[in-house]
Parts: sequence; C-alpha cells; structure tokens
Amino acid sequence: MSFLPTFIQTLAIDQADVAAELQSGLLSPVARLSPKFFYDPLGSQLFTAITQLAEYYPTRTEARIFARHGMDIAQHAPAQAVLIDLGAGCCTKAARLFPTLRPRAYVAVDISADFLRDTLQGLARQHPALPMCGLGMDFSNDLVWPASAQDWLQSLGAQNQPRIVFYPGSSIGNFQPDQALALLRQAHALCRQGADGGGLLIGVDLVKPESVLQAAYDDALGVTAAFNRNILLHTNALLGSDFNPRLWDHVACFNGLHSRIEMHLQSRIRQQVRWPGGRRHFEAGERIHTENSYKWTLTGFADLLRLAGFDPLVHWTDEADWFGVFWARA
Ligand code: AVI
Repeated sequence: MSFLPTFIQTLAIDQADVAAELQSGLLSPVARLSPKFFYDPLGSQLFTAITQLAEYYPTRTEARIFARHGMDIAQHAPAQAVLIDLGAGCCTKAARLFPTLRPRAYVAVDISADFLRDTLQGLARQHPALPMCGLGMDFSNDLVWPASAQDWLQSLGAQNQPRIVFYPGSSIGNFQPDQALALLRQAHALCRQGADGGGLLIGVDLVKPESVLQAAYDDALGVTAAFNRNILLHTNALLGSDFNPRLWDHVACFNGLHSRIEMHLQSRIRQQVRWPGGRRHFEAGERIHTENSYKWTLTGFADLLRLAGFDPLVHWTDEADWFGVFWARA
C-alpha cells in the first residue's frame, strides 16, 4: 500500500501580532529579537550553511552518534511507534532513523509549513509504505496535539501506538531552562497519550572549552555573522523598519554564569531605527540580543528530563563528550 502525505495547518499568522512582538522586543530596555525570526528562507539557507562549517561541530557530532549507536537506540525506542519530529525542517535526520526505528507513522512538525509540504512530497516517494503527516505549527510556546492529527492517526488505526517525540540538533538549547522544562513536560504528556513504551529521543549540546564554542558561533567565513544580521532584514520585511545591516556587528560571547553562548548585534554608530508607529535610538556600541544557546552537562540535562516526568533515561555521546543524545522514557 502506498500513502500520500497529509497536511494540517494549525498556524494562523497574524501580521499585527508579529509586528507587536517585534516592536515590544525592540523597545525593551535591552533590545531583543526572538531567534525564531532568524528563519526566513534566506536565514534557513544560512543555517544549513552553518551546519556544514568546520567550526560548527553539533550537527556532524550528533549525526555520528546516531550512526554509531542507531541499533542500540532502537533497542530502547519501540518499533511501530508514531514518530513525531519537532522542528522537522528538511526531515533528513528523522528519515535516516526510519530503517532502524521502523515507525508505524511519521508526523513532521514545523513552523515553516510550505517548506514541509515540499519536503514530505519528496520523502513520501522514497518511503511510500510509511504514512506521513505534515503539521504546520509553532510549538515553541505551546506543544498541543491538534484534534485533526488525532483524527489522522485514528484513520490509520494508529491512535494507540506508542509515540516517540524526536527533538534533535540541540534546539532545546535555544530555550531558557524554565521554558525548556515547560516544553519537555508537554512532550512528556504527548508521549503518554500513546501506548506504554514511548518516549523522547533528544539531542543536546554539552559544556566544552570556551574556545570551541566561540569559534562555532563566530566562524572564519562570517556565515554566522550573516545569519545573525539577516534577522534585521527579516524584521524590516515584517515590521517595515529601516535597519541597515551594514551598521551592525555580529557579537558571540560565552556567558559562564548561565552556561550559554549569546548572540548580539552591536550598533557601529549612534543611530535611529524607524518603523510605522515607532522608532528607537541606539548609541554606538549598544546591542540587540538575538539568541541564547545553552550548553548543558549530562547530569544537569538528565535532571531536567526527570523533572519533566521522563524515567528511565539512557544516553550516548561522542568520544569528547561534546554532544549528548538521550532516550528518555515517558
Ligand atoms: C538551531 N540552534 C540549535 C542553533 C544553535 O546552535 O543554537 C542555532 C545557531 N545559532 C548560531 N549558530 C547556530
């Protein structure tokens, strides 16, 4: 039997809400822009380029862990599960696991629904026997399982299969610890809605020498700098602001107190940025905070998973303990 992919869109983007969110960040005492605004089409391509840089170790280190320990991971994660891929993007990471995890159905969740649609159409041709569903939603504030997704599982007779939530790439590191905990709790609840045996398969970036982190977030070619500055062009498109990216420097620094890399944009000159209904003055050297990327210890992250309700836990790392992959049973 071969299946055509299904699409569910829960995302209603309200332009006024987006503009209000951007404006409120820019008018904060320390100006900020949410990292979710990195990912317009150019930003997504720049991020793909980052993952190929010599300095950016997380993507290839995680891929090596999955390649080396895939069979062992499959001993813990149940076969015939519903595989729920959070922030699926081009779905490559999950697709590499299909042969070992042997899922009953695949649900790819991403904010960028159009991109997902194209990807799943291609993927479905390669895996015609695997039912696939694309779910266009922003789960960063709230991970709720839509009734329409449940109906789709029911139509397959898969509503009572165990569920594996897959969240690779250390995207969890872009959340503050309290927000990360809230998201993990929701992932736990989502797994518990399926049969026993389900859980979370998650990749997390670990604490390591500062020089390695510094290079990973400030590469020699300036790709990360372009990725960071591009948020200003995306903001111009969404808010109608007049940011000139040439007037902003990329800054990446490690904050040891919070165990996170921070990315900022620093104004080169004294300047005024305007948009319809608002403006902000920036002094030379004043910054806009654009991203946090938390680096966890294995024990710190295990504690967080347990606090979210997951137990028992198993993990795999690379030789240098730079990156961790956890199987956390719900
Ligand atoms: C998507 N996320 C896990 C990346 C990270 O490493 O925090 C985003 C990124 N920012 C700069 N380089 C990559």
